Amino acid sequence: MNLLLLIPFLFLEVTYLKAQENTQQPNIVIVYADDLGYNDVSYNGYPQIPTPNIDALALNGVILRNYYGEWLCTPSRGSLFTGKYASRLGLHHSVIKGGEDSGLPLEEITLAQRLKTLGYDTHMIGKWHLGYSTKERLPVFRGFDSFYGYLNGLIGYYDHTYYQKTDIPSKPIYFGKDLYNGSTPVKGRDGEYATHLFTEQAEHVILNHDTSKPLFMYMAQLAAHTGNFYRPLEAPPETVSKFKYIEHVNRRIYAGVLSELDDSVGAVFKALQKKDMLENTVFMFVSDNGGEVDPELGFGSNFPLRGNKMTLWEGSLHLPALIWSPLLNLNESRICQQFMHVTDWLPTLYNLAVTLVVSMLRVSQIINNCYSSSRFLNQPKIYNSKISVTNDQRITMFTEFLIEF
Ligand SMILES: *[C@@H]1O[C@H](CO)[C@@H](O)[C@H](O)[C@H]1NC(C)=O
Ligand SMILES: *[C@@H]1O[C@H](CO)[C@@H](O)[C@H](O)[C@H]1NC(C)=O
Ligand SMILES: [Ca+2]
Repeated sequence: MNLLLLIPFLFLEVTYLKAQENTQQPNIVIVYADDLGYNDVSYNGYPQIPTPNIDALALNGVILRNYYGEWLCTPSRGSLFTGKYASRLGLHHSVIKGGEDSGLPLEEITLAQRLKTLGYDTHMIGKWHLGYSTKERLPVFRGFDSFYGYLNGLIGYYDHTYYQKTDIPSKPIYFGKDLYNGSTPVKGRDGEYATHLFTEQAEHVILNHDTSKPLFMYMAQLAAHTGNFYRPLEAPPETVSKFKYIEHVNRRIYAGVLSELDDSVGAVFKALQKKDMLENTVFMFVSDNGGEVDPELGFGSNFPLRGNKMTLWEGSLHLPALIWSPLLNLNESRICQQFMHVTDWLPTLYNLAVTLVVSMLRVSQIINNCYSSSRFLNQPKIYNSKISVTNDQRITMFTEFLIEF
């Protein structure tokens, strides 16, 4: 080997390490909502079900106005974790059903694995839905230090069971408890509201975090997905009773589900604050696919977008998403109009995590061009518009989004 060529490389290596010493990688927190429609967050204009915590993050962060996910849970999560289109993972056609021997291909390196390699502590809470037929498919073998949640597409909000009809004559119904700590079933928590359980676990993860290391926390909520068909939507009665003004009982319960989700976002935020981690945190709130608006099954809203989840219409794919971080150093609210797809998170967050200079520079890049896939580089740059911060103004601004139930 040529020694002369080697020297510059060694020199670069030393500078690299020095730079790294001065760098604090940001904590990365993703709250991934399930089946949350475009109009299910009140910052998008519809005030019937207020989501004040989510709105506060949106109004003090960057609203990703043209964010697209996938049509269903499994493909959306596959893309989130790999940065690849679901069709390249064999996960595009549907969701993984109970007991199915499939999942995110084991040769894929997940976002959690990548962040782990970069020194992150990685924790997952809530819904996996990327396969569990062998232990290697479980979250704790796919890059997460800990996992507290469920493996199928849904659980009952209080009984934590998964129910599914099958076409296997010997086993027409696939039914059972689906709540795990790592790979161990959780016992003794029956009757506790799932959103509360997950919030408690998120607080536990944050408050016990060793802050000498950066944290990656992926919190995939059950809300606002339906539970088992025999009791699709459930929320604590005292929460539902806040929405007496909503006439339709199922829509009223749905309001309770959303309100609990919003409270959970607030609680996670407070835990980060209590642990003094906020200043160096990038917080994302994102939906996986559009709302369930079939009146038999769900009571979300994708208005003014057409279609239900599980379709290829905008209502299924065009989703609420936001980034909040003090590292953005924003002095006003931003709406990013640039297209962003769920596959863009992996390169964006990876980039954020490897940054050598103060990470703010890299985060600014997100808002300057909503980095990242090269196919978007020629798109128009971010459109910064100041959005009204008072509720009245906001509602006036978006009256065209109003819909009556
Ligand atoms: C999960 O298991 C770990 C390791 O056994 C234990 O330390 C932790 O307390 C458990 N968490 C919950 C919420 O049960
Ligand atoms: C925010 O900062 C930008 C760039 O420095 C400046 O042009 C703008 O006027 C500021 N806005 C407010 C509300 O202070
Ligand atoms: Ca979903």
